[in-house]
Amino acid sequence: MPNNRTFTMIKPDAFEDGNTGAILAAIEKAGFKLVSAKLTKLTKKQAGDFYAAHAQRPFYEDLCKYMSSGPILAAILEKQNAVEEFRNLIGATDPKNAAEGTIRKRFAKSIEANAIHGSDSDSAALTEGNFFFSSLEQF
Ligand code: IDP
Ligand code: MG
Repeated sequence: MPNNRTFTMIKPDAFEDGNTGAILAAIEKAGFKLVSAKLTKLTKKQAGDFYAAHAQRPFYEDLCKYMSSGPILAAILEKQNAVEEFRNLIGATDPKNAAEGTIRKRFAKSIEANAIHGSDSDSAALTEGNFFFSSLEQF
């Protein structure tokens, strides 16, 4: 995937709260185009595989439970400098530290239930997009 793509998930808390539409609107308003999108639900094992890089962190077990607790909206997004621009749009991991107007400031409940995921590098964007979508599903 070139560096004009990133991967996101609208997490279970934001989906459950009915914020999926508002979050997608903010994403499109910021100039991102949808390349792929899927409403799905991870098993705990799949959540563990997705977040394998965090396996040694103290919050890993809780994170896997939370990320498999309900439906998520997974998507690949396109924009110039997508990874960095999208991290700016979503804001800091902990909503207490997220800048005004960011998606996490607006919609996150806590450092764990923080509404949305954004890839942290081009290589993560590629791996994470391919975790959810076949090449035929990537427009
Ligand atoms: P990021 O999503 O902003 O890139 P990461 O450090 O990659 O943050 O952590 C992945 C996810 O794990 C976070 O989005 C959040 O849901 C959860 N998480 C991160 N740090 C903590 C913590 O200290 N306590 C509980 N959950 C956390
Ligand atoms: Mg991360």
